[in-house]
Amino acid sequence: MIKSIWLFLLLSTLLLIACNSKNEVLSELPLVESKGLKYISPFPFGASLGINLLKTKVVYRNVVTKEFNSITAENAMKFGALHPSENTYFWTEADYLVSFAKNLGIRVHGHTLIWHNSLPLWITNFQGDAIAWENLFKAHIQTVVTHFKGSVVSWDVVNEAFNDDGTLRNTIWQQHLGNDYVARAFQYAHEADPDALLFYNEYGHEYSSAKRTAVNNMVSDFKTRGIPIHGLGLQMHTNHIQSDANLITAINTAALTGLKIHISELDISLNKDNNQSLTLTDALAVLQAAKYKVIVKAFAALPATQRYGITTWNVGDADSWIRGTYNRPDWPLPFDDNYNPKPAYQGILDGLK
Ligand code: 9MR
Repeated sequence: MIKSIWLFLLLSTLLLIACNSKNEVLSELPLVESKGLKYISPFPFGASLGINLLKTKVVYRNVVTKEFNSITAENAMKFGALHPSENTYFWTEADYLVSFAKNLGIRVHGHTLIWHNSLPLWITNFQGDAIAWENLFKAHIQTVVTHFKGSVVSWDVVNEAFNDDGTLRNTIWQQHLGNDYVARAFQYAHEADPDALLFYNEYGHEYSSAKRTAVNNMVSDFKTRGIPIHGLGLQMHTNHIQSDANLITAINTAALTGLKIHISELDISLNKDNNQSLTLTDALAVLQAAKYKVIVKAFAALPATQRYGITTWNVGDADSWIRGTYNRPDWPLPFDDNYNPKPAYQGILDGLK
C-alpha cells in the first residue's frame, strides 16, 4: 500500500515537472505585437482572400484590414468562377473584393486569367475549331480585364504553363491553341488594359532549376519579340524542410529577368509527409518562422523597383487550401486558426529588419 502511494506521488511529481517545462518552452515564444505588416514593410504585403470569409467573419476582416495593402482573390477571379457558362459572367463575388479594397485604398492583384484548372464544364466540353477556341480565349481574357480595368492593377495572365522538367505543360489551352498561346494571352490582356501589369505565375522555382530556366527563357523570348510582360509570380508553396539556398536561388534567379517579382502564394507547410497524427510544437513553429524570415529577407534584398510584393495564400491556418487538399493537419500560414500571429509572423518581421 505504502509502496503504491509512493509510486503515485513520484508519478504526479514527474507529471508536474513535465507540464511546467512545457509551459516554460511556450512562454519563451513571445506574443507578437505589431501595428500591421502594411505599415512596416517597404513593399506591399498581402494575402489571398476568400469572399465568404470576408463577408461573414469579423475577425478575418479585421486582421486583413489591419495587416495588408494588397489582396488577391483566392478563387473568385478564376475562369470557372467568373465565366460559368459561355454567355454568362458572374461578377458579384469578385466585385465585392474589389470594393472592399477600394474602401481601404489598397491594391488588388488579379488571379488568374488562363489556367488549366478550375475551368467550367462548358470549356472542358467545348467542341470547336481552332478559330472558335481562339475567339473564346481572347474574349474571356479581354472581357475580364476590361471589367476590372482601373481596379485590378495587375494580373496573373497565365498560371502554371510549365511542367517541373521545363517542358510546356500539355493542357486544354496548349492542345487547342498551340504552344504560343501563353504569348497571345499576354498580348490580348495588354490590348484590353495597357496600364495593367502582366505577370506569369508559376510554382516550383525553389526545387526545379529546369523550371526556373524555362521561365527565364520564356521571358527572354517575350522581350525579343516585344510581347508585353512585366512580372513573375513565384507561388512559393513550400515547406520547412526546403533549403535556404534553394529558396534564395528561386528569388534571385527570377530577379535576373529584371521584371517585377511577386511572391504570390506564400505558405510554408510543416507536414509535407502527411503525418496524420502530427501536432504543432514550438520547435516546428520556430523552424517555420526561420523559413519565413529567409524568404522575406531574400525578397527584401531585391532592388526596390522589382519588389512587387509578398502575398500569403489566405490568412489563418484554418483557411489554408493545404488541409483540405491533402487531408492532413498542417499550419502553413503566419496566423493561427484564431487569427493570432504565430512565430511565423515574427519571422516575417525579422526578415524585414
Ligand atoms: O487555394 C485554392 C483552392 O481553394 C482551390 O480549390 C484550388 C482550385 O481552384 O486553387 C487553390 O489555389 C491555387 C492557385 O489558384 C494556383 N496555385 C496553386 C494554389 C493551391 O492549389
